Amino acid sequence: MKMQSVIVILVFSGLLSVTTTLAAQHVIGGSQGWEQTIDFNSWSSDQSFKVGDQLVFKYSGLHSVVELGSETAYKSCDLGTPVNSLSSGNDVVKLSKTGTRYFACGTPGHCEQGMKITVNVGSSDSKTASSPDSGSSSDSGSSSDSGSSSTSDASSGHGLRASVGYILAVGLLVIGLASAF
Ligand SMILES: [Cu+2]
Repeated sequence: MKMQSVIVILVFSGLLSVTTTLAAQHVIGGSQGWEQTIDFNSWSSDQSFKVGDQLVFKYSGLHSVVELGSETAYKSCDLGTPVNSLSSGNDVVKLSKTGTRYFACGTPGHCEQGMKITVNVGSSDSKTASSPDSGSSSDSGSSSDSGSSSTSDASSGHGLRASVGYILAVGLLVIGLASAF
């Protein structure tokens, strides 16, 4: 029974971390990466960029990433006053707020050849429905007192029902696994 409580707690903390990592990673250019041959704005039109998502620029040493501060600089490939410069070849850029961001390659001539991309970041509409529900945690410890595996499904399940459905499903699955011990 103690083991069940521990597992239920583990499941809850695991679900909490899942809900905070729903953000997507967008590898710029898909499998080809950050390369000259790609029409990035055609690629990005199929993407949905949200606050909290990450961009990943993957490229060889021929290229780099320069973030530009304005549409004007972007259109004219003015790399003189960059907001940020990256060159690791596997650069992660976090999209922390809504708005448009402008990136270009820093290698001379590449931006003019079209190696640049605008990223329109929309607000995150992921359903963070699981409001912190009082009570659901309080009875998880006591409910498993009654002993053997036969009763634990109903009693523990009751506490879990206060949360959203998928937590219930995962919780019951884990309780089922725990009762197999
Ligand atoms: Cu380049």
